[in-house]
Amino acid sequence: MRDIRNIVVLTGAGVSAESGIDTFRDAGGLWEQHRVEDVATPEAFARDPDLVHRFYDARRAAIQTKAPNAAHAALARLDAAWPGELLIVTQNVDDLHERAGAARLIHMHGEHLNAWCSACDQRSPWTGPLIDRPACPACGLPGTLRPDIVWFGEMPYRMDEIYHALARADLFVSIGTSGAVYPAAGFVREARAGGARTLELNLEPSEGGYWFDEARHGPATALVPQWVD
Ligand code: BJW
Repeated sequence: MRDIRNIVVLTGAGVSAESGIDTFRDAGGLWEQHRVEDVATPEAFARDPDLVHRFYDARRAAIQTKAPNAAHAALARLDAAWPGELLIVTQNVDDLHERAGAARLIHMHGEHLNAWCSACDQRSPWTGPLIDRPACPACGLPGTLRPDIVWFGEMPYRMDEIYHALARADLFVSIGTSGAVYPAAGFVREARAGGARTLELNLEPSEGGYWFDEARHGPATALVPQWVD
């Protein structure tokens, strides 16, 4: 790590798996017999908002019963101690990184514990259900709130900041993600193009595993503390 100053860490569902949160593709990608790709879209929400609200209300309730694990804790230690630039970009919509203490963090696919108003464009902290069409705390209109989640076909958040950090990175580390969903799956190539070394920490080789300079395979709660400490 001697020549390394700027680090970008990308995390996916595998980081939260050992906290008891199901990953997407390991669970067969199914929920109530629907493919996740058919629920997590703006078209699905327009077609059947109750179905989409039920899906997210259940998951919003579930994550509040989970706790960060040793991988989240190790990344928070790295964030606190690393003197150079560091950015943790998570695809996860749970709040386990921040509950572990990470601060330099971007939720590129949104957050379960936010609701977004399609009328006034404000985001509000949200822990309860949305299916009963509550009023937006910001503008007061009923039935305008949706989960603050980036669905397929929508633009992930804060991409300019992410690409800027990738271009400056000396080290890019991808943890617990299958590499199946873009644009995150392309970050390793962006980082390489900018001259970064690249490391994958995952239970198994990911779809784009061959793009990494080095790969270590095993559970995140073992691999991440090993790498950080
Ligand atoms: C462990 C472990 C342990 C398990 N320890 N590891 C055709 C080609 C290319 C692209 C497209 C295409 N058609 C459409 C697209 C674009 C589309 C896309 O990528 N689709 C693919 C399915 C092909 N992408 C989009 O639409 C995105 N927007 C977009 O592209 O806008 C245009 C744009 C262009 C250019 C620049 C910028 C923008 C939006 C994507 C939104 C993704 N949203 C979801 C759903 C959120 C809702 C919800 O939570 O309900 O986000 S999809 C789902 O997948 C979720 C995740 O964040 C994301 C990634 O999944 P992740 O985290 O990798 O989980 P898994 O389950 O796949 O993998 C877990 C891994 O962990 C596995 O490898 C395990 O082995 C491992 N593991 N236990 C360590 N203990």
